[in-house]
Amino acid sequence: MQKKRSWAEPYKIKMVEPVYMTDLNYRIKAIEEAGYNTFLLKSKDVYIDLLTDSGTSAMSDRQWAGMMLGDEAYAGSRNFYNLEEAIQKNYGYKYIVPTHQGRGAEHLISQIMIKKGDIIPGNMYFTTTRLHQELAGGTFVDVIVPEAHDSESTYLFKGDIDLDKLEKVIEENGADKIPYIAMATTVNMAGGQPISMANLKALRELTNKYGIKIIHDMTRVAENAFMNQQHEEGYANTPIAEIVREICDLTDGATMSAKKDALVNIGGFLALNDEDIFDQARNLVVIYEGLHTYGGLAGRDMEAMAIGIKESLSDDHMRARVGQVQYLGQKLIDAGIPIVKPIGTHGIFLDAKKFLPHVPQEHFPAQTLSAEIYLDSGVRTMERGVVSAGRDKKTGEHRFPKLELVRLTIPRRVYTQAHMDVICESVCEVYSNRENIKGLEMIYEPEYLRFFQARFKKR
Ligand code: P70
Repeated sequence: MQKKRSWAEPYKIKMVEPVYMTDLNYRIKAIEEAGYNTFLLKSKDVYIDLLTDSGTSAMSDRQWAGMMLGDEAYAGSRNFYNLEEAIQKNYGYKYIVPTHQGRGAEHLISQIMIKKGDIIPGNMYFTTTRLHQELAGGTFVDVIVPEAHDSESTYLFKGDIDLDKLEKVIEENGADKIPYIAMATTVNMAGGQPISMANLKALRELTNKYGIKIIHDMTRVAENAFMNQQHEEGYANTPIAEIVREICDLTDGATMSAKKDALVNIGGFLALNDEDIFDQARNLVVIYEGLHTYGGLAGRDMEAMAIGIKESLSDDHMRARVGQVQYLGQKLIDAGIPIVKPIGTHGIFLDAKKFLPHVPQEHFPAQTLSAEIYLDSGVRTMERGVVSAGRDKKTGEHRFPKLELVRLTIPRRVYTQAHMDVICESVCEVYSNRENIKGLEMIYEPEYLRFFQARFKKR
């Protein structure tokens, strides 16, 4: 029998950027000055940066070459038309409005489609998405399957929607109170978990029955398609590009942060099939982002995005991208570290409640753990727990999510397998000292998206 062969990156490295290791005393000072919030660290003080996979990927030589072809005309840049064509061809949406990044598109769609008192059901909240829905007067209702809230459940498609729960929400509120279903491919806050094609098809049927639209957060759609290909019956021999197209065809429009899947450092768009909504978006974008043929981007950014979209749909690229994440995840599992299972596609999520069971959730265990990992090795991670969840809109109390996680997010095409080994060693070191770790106290809390700028001190 032939042995299983290893995968490797489908590229070689042409340019490098030095990173520097600091010593413990330096890091003690740096994290204290940052108020124990990794968002407030300076990048020069970070050794391996796993804060996010957003805008941190390495562009290809083709993308850099595309940057040199930037047409920086104020109106009608040829790069806009290249981007429009790439989106129409690869994702199938008819109309596009470029935005500076994902939340720009979320802002537009929320302002256009949501009225005061509306309900927006979705497969788990995302921070910026929910805030834009709330600012437009809506209320987000989580209808993800219950497995998604359980870090131990090995259900393969934790991004699935609980269709019975959704139907109940529709019946109770009335379809006219629901402007759309917010459906994300992969679900970031659940640990980068995919939705199955079977569930999405059933969702389409249900929403058709009630005449409700599906707006797709397609930020990591190619990663979702990779998981469909690997694990869903009937998709093993379907190219990722085809699965992506099938997903998009089941929806009515999309918001995209191109800083993830699409391999660019900045950019996003709103894509639509409905001409009337598109008309409104094309008009609104000029207030907040820029003219509808650049939406806050330079021509060169749109060119890099058009090329990145095509690259993101390559099966070889995705096998290496998700393969690297799975390599790190398996190493951590083998070392007995509590992480969200199954391993997701864009990062590893440590279960901070299990990692630090002696730190109560009101002492911010994930925030604490993220700071401790930085202290140990200079590896920067991100809190995805009670700090990220924020406060309840009505009561003003902390929202205590079931998942209290630290995300080790892997940028695309940036780090090597040796980096993954070093990261694993650091997490293991912190795990072996976990009993000595105490929680944090919040000493500064901004009103919106507090996780970005909140400050803490040691208890
Ligand atoms: C991350 C980034 C961005 C994002 C996303 C999904 C599923 C929309 C957006 C917004 C950046 C981030 C954003 C908020 C809090 C922490 C980090 N996710 N939908 O690191 O897109 O950032 O381009 O406006 O993941 O996960 P954009």
